[in-house]
Amino acid sequence: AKKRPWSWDQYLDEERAVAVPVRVFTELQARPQGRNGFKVGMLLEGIDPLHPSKFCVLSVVEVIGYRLRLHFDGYPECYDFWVNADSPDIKSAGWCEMTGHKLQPPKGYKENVFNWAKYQEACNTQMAPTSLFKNQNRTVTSSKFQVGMKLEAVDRKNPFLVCVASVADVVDDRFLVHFDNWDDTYDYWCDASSPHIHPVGWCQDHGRPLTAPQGHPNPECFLWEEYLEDTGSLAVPDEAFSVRVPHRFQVNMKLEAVDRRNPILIRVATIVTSEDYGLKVHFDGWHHKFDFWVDSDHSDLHPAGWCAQTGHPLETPLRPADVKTSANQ
Ligand code: MLY
Repeated sequence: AKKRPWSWDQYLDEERAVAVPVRVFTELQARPQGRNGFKVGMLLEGIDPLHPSKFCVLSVVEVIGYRLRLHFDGYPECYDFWVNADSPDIKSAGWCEMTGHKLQPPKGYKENVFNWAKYQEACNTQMAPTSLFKNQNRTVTSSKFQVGMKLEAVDRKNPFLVCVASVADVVDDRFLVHFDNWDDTYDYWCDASSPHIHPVGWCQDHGRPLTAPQGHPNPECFLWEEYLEDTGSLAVPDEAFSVRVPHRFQVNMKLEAVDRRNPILIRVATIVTSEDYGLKVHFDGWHHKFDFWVDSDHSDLHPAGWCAQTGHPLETPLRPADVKTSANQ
């Protein structure tokens, strides 16, 4: 007998489960804005996920549904990464120059010699047209977060630490959080509504330890007043912070989520634990060791039906017979 194609409705019925309602997702998670117009070979600029302070020359090497795989020109494929077509992390060629950002050229090119027009010609390919960058050139009210201002921020790689941090860059309504005297691998982009950032003095007010800048002569007795004076910097004003309301995802609700280990894949998934701003996600039919924590607004989470709507394959849950082997993979 021919197998019927997998369907969300039938699966939810069988599992007596519900899908996360679309309204619970952010705009970017829920609704693709138009079609994915990117084509393989197109050149662009974008943030290096491993070094969020760096904008690099990238090319599109794969397009699936509303997603694209980006490659660092001249570098090994192992650094490739996937983004949605409406990601704020990608910009059109020339954006860095226009906005006064340093552009990391392709491997083998010197920064001051790299020239987009010549490079495009040499590659015999096209730059991705500006019209494809949905989030570029939006008019945004200027941010109260300004480069150089100080704040207290959660180190997302060591989430029990709240640390002395600075605004290192500002683009539209987002800014780059940098930890003082650390390298940029801990940096992250967020906006004023992030639950991970706090004004100067927050730790003291909340009886929490504050991690001083690396190499601070007296980290146990870090004093903001002194530090601001010594570094000649200002604190981000209190009123700049406007933390968002907690999410409304609920445990046992189902969704579609990008596979962390193999990000070309999107799988059927379930919320297994929920905190104010974070979620633990489980891939249906897979071992719990693959469960992972993620911010509720992460762009790798989508409502049931997103794959079908955007023309992306969906990895359906393993059948019970497959589960034995999945634990060993
Ligand atoms: N010792 C740990 C923690 C580093 C914390 C860095 N933060 C404060 C930016 C490590 O080296 O990984």
